[in-house]
Amino acid sequence: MGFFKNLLDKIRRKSSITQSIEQTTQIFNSNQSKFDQGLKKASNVFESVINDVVAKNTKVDQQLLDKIEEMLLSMDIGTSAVTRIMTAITDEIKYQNVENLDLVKQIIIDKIIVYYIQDSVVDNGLHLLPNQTNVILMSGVNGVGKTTTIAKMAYHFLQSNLKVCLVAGDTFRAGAIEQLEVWANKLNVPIFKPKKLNQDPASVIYDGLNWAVQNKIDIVLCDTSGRMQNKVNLMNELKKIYQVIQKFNVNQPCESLLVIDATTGQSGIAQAKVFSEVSKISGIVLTKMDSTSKGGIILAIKDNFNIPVKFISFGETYYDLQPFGLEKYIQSLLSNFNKE
Ligand SMILES: Nc1nc2c(ncn2[C@@H]2O[C@H](COP(=O)(O)OP(=O)(O)OP(=O)(O)O)[C@@H](O)[C@H]2O)c(=O)[nH]1
Ligand SMILES: [Mg+2]
Repeated sequence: MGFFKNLLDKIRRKSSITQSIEQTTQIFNSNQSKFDQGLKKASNVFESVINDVVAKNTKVDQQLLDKIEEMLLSMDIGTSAVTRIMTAITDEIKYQNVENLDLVKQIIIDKIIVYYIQDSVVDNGLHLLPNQTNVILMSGVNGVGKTTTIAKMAYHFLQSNLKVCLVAGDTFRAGAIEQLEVWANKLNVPIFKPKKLNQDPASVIYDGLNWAVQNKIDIVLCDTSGRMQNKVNLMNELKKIYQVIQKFNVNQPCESLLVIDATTGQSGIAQAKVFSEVSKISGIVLTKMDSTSKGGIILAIKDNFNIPVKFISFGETYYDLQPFGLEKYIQSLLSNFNKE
């Protein structure tokens, strides 16, 4: 279908294929069918709300525009992005004097996509530095999927013959160290653990990094406790962890990844704001995308921060962690329209 081909061409032109993206794709196999399966709920809802809005109106008028706005807000896109997308939709409809409802559908989709890729260079690659032990720090609120994401990442690094170790920086929650240890045993990778519960996590991570360098580890994956963004002492603790890693090596962490549960919608955005104030967030891992019917959080993240979504997770197996690809994401989200 011409419309979709044009859309995909637009995305391809805007995406910058950098060295690091190629590196990530080599380590993490990017798979369209994982996106299709994982975004099934979101794409079904996306299709039905757009069709519904258009079907319930017989003409292109203000009432239709109001309904489109309501629909965008219901998709977790976020208010300021919705306002700007609505301006673009309204301008196009008025400028082109559009009366055909099918064309309205295409305009809605086109403006959403164009909004995402607006003058941006989408660099969602992992920035691993050569000839040194690379540190990846994971942070996020409770239960978002930090520890399981670490296990999934470790699996993929191992497939590329990289030497990996895990550092149990969650010294707070009972059972957290054991949980990471179960993964370490399954993956057969070393784990650096605190000597006692409640030990200062920054000191555990510092010791872990020393150990990793001595043992010529390529990638150190640091787990941290879940922390609510409004708990000042816990946020200060994360700041200290970040600073300790930088003190260890000024170029590290090579990645500081904030894990956000896609099902939490706009509260994920509030989290990102506070976390990026205490530790420079280099990328976002969006988990549990398989469990949400709202695909709009990607746009809300884009609208609020210039932090790339580097990984997206669609489930609990190793292969469910995928490097984020805008083209794959859009293709899956629009898969139902594409069949029309
Ligand atoms: N459906 C689905 N479940 C996921 C995904 N990622 C993680 N989970 C599940 O989410 C739950 C919490 O995962 P954890 O990795 O323990 O989360 P955490 O952020 O480390 O939690 P705390 O350490 O308690 O803060 C587990 O049951 C995971 O299996 C995903 O992409 N999809
Ligand atoms: Mg955990």
